[in-house]
Amino acid sequence: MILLTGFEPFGTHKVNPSEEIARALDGRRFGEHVVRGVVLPVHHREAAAQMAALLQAIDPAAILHVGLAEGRARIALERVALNVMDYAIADNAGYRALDEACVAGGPPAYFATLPLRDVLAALTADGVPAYISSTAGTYLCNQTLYATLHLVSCAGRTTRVGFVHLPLSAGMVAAAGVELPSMDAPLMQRAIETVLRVVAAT
Ligand code: PCA
Repeated sequence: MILLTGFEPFGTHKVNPSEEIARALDGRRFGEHVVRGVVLPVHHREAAAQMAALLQAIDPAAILHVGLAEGRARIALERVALNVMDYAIADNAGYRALDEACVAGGPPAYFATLPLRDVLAALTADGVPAYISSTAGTYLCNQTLYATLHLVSCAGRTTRVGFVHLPLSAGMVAAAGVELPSMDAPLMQRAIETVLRVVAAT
C-alpha cells in the first residue's frame, strides 16, 4: 500500500488541490500497490498525531504527502524537512507557532527518501513542469514531512517518504483574480499519478 495524503483548505483558501487529489486517487492501483488517500488537518498537533495513528494502523510501503504552496510555479519535489515551526499564518485551530521545534530534541533536519531524481525525470518526460526544492517552508507541510520521517526513523522502518508541493490551481487563481502562477488541476493530478507510478516501481 502507498499512503497518499492531502491537506484540508487553510488560510484564505477555500479549496486545496491536494485534498482533491488524495480523494480522487484513493483506492487506485499503481503496480502492486493500492493507494490509501487521506486528508490531514492543518493543525499544529493533529496532523502529526493522525500520521502516528495511521502508521500504527497500516504499514505502507511508501508515503507521499501532498500540499499546496501558493506562489510556486512548478510541481516542487521537497528534498528536506527542517525541525522548525515558524508559521507565517495561524493554522486552522488559530495557533501560530513561532520558532518552535517540530520535535523537541529531534535532529535539525531529515531528507526525504523518495527517488527524487527519477521522479523529476519522469515528470519532465511527461511534460510536467517540476523541480527539486530545498525548502518546504516552516508551516504544516514541512512539519508533517518532518514528523513522518521522524516516526519512520524512530521505528526503524524502511518506508520511503516524500512531499510534493503543488501550485495554486488555475481555478483558484481565476476565482481570486490574483497575479500568481497556477497549474490546471487535471495536470496536477496527472503529475501525482506519475510520482506514484515511479514510487510504486521503486
Ligand atoms: N500547504 C501548507 C499546509 C497545508 C498545505 O496544503 C504548507 O505548505 O505548509
